[in-house]
Amino acid sequence: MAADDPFHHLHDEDYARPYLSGLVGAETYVPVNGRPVLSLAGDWRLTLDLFDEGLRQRWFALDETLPSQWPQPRDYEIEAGELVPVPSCWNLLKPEWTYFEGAAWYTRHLDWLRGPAGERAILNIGAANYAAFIFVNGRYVGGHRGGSTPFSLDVTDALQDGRNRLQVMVENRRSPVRVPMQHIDWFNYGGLYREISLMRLPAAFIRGARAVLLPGGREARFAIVLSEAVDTTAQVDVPELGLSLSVLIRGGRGEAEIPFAGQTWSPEAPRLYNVRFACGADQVDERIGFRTVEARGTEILLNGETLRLKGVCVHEDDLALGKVSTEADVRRRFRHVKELGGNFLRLSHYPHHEHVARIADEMGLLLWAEIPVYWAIAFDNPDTYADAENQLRELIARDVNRASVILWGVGNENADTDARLSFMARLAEAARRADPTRLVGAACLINRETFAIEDRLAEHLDVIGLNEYFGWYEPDFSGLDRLLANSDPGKPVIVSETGADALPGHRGAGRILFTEDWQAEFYRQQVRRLAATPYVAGIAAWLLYDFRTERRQTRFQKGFNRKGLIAEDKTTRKLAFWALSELFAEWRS
Ligand code: GCB
Repeated sequence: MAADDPFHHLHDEDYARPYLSGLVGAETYVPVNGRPVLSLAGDWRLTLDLFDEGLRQRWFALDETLPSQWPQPRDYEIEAGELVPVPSCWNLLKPEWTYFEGAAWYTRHLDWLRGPAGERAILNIGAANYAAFIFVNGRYVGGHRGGSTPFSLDVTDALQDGRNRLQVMVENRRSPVRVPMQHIDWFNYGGLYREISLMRLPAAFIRGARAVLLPGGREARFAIVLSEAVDTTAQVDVPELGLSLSVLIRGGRGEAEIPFAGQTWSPEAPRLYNVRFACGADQVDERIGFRTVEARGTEILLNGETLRLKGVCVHEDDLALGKVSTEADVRRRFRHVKELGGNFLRLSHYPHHEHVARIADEMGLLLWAEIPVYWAIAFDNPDTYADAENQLRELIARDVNRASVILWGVGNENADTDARLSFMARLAEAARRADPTRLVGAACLINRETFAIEDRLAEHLDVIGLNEYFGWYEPDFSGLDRLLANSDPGKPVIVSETGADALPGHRGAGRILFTEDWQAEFYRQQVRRLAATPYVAGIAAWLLYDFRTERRQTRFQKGFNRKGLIAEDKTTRKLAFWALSELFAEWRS
């Protein structure tokens, strides 16, 4: 059957192949970092496409004539789509879209004037869950996979003077070979749910600019990578330090180390400096805190001093907005952690919005940032590995200048198999290569044969994360006593999760599941034990707010995981909130 046969697509199950070859990743990512952009937020047309007709029938190539002028019937019409806001999660826009998992086509138009020769037009997408294929004026310009990290596409040649059509196909099917795979304990929101924008850059632009305080805290390093392998000079200015530095760029790269005479950044004194990186006509403006972080023995040190991490895990979830995290929402999250007496958040289980770490820098909170290598990933699949490593490198490229981020998490509760060990050991190495200045950790499981903190991956980590639920999934705390006494991890341990469900208002004495009383008592029992254990450097309670998850369907849960210290309205504090705040206050820092 010839490809120009109108029914050709009915028999072509290889329809996605042409688009999979154009995936972009960490190599082509360009952080926006204070540069001027044309925001593409606002109303877009959205058409759901459960059967992938858009790729099969090449919807992107259709012209925009009116139906009365069509020579042949069609199955797609841009104007027939719903007008929806971007960013948003489609699941929350219409009741009948709540559980939609599939492809959907976003379309909008924009006016553009091409710049001088050599100027690049870069399209930035903050996140699209899970895969995205992008079309400009009917032409495929590239795609991306990974639902929580940003990516960039050079669309210079596809844009024209005047009116342009931009289409993004987003697809959020769960699958055993994706990262995460299909079995997760959170809601699978779909859509273009973070910012999307266009920026103009010169041909040789700054692709990466980093500033870091070196171990020992006496010198700072400034490093620049350009988009082209040119020889030139860049300029770094930190006015509040009286610093104006020329950096020699050779083959597109350059760095300089200089004595650091400023104030270090810490949660107690989150001092940030304006840092400007400039090269030719391009310039990046950053607010950067300078601090060191290291693991020594069983301790974590910030600026050389012992750190106790008192904190909570949090999902990116909102009753009305889903995975869209507004700045107000992030600030409220952090105010709640401070109210608890905490200094730390684990951003579970995927990269959160870019402004989370920026606001943490400003408000003085420490962060564990991770990728969704969650539960039973296809550890023996090389393509799944490539996807996971790319997500990790995109996360690091985006957040590398954030003082608040102290640890990259490479996985959560993955069974200790050979395939998993080699997959995650490689990821840990990739994290170190991309960023040797932070700690690498993973949330591990307990060895249930020996009842000890024993995971073969530990050798590859700086910090061992431990998820344990003694007193909730296990009826009492005896296993925890055994485990803590049995273990000699030789590295700092962060209890990366512990918690119990409670339905607000449900009360009862003793171990009655789903009561506020037992959730509070659970934390008393847990934290008393953990705080007395010398190698426990931190605790992240599971978790700050109740969140949507279709796995949970009892009368208490009704589609929510209720382990929040605060209900899903982000207002109603449970008894455990007050209990944990007392326990954190008693635990010496
Ligand atoms: C875990 C998972 C987390 C779940 C939590 C729970 O161990 O890491 O994603 O939501 O337990 O509530 O059971």
